[in-house]
Amino acid sequence: MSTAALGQVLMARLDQLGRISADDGRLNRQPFTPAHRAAIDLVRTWMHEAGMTTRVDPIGNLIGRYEGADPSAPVMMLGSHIDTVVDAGRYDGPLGILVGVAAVGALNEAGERLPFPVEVAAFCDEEGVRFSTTFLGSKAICGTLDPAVLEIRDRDGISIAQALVAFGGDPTRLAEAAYAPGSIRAFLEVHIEQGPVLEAEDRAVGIVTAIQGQSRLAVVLDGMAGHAGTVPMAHRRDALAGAAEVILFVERRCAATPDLVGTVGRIDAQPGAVNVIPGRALLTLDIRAPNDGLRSSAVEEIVQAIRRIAAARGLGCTIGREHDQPAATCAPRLQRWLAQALRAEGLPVKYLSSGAGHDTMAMAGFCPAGMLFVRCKGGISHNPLESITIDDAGTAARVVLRVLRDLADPKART
Ligand code: HGY
Ligand code: MN
Ligand code: MN
Repeated sequence: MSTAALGQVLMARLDQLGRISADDGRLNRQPFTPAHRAAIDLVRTWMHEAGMTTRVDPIGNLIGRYEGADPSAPVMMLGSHIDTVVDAGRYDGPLGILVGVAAVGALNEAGERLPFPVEVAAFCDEEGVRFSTTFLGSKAICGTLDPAVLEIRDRDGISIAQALVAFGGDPTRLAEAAYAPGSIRAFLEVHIEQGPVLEAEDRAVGIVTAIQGQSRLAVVLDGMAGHAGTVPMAHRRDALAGAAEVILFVERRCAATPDLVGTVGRIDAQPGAVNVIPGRALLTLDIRAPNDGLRSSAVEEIVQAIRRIAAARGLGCTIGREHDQPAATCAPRLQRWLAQALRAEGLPVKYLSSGAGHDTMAMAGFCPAGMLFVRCKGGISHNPLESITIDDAGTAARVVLRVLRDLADPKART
């Protein structure tokens, strides 16, 4: 199948999957929801067409398997996440899943059986939007998911465990989702770059060298709700005004340090009435850096500043540390395999690091893991304007197919 044909099928499927959402008019697909279930059902049909068997594990990962000549051989795993942010683009996550399905489909169409099984994982939750913890699916596969996270609740007070049971999963059988050490030969994730580098250098794809670490915190500031017309300014304990000072501190502190980024992505002012002084403000923090020391010292400084701002304003303050993921290095062997495949496909070899987090970070602690980035227009992501080209999608599938066939070659350097 030509690159363009591979790309056409891929893009049509990405469009179709991109229409499965909890909301009208925007893409919002959270874990353990009817939209998640509908997305699994759709991707499953494509996996079956590609000659794969499929299963959904106890944490809600969909896993397709293309049997190998030796079913007991360690698995070559492909894949990415099936969940999305709110008002998302349609490529962040699904591209990696469907490129994997397309590569296996090409093998199946050619009647090729590799010496090892190939699996494609559609991880249940990577964005961590619903439950503010991430990598639920990939961590379960690695056996590193802390059962305590199952008690984390969403904004409606539903815990992960409750959502999982309602979804048909089983929080008591997480251990069954875990793979045995050594049973995954390597994990390769194809993902849009979500940044401007490949486009600026006119490269369709690039090899990821490292993924920066990330910290997520939940801050609650408690002041005193009151009448917007009668409470003099000097007597107020306005939680939202305090949050505003925190947001500007985060922006200034991160802007002043190269490679450090900080984001307050969500804020809730309560009770949220036009004529009531906000008695409570809830805000989320996302702090990232390629260097873990740089990130953790920034987090500590920001935590101290939040406490200082709250004290000066007579606000109560609680800070929850929701997520901490160290920076990850992509396995040299994956980088080597990808470079060899790019050269064989007549493509320039380009290396770059990742500012965004990915399931590869969780997998990297369990097996050799790596990523292939695909150019995206303007580097735009986490936005419905996210876009890639048919050719680039096809090129990514071609490269993955080449890696799989290279690995099947007994002379392959593993
Ligand atoms: O937030 C991230 O970096 C990823 O998109 N989950
Ligand atoms: Mn992603
Ligand atoms: Mn994302």
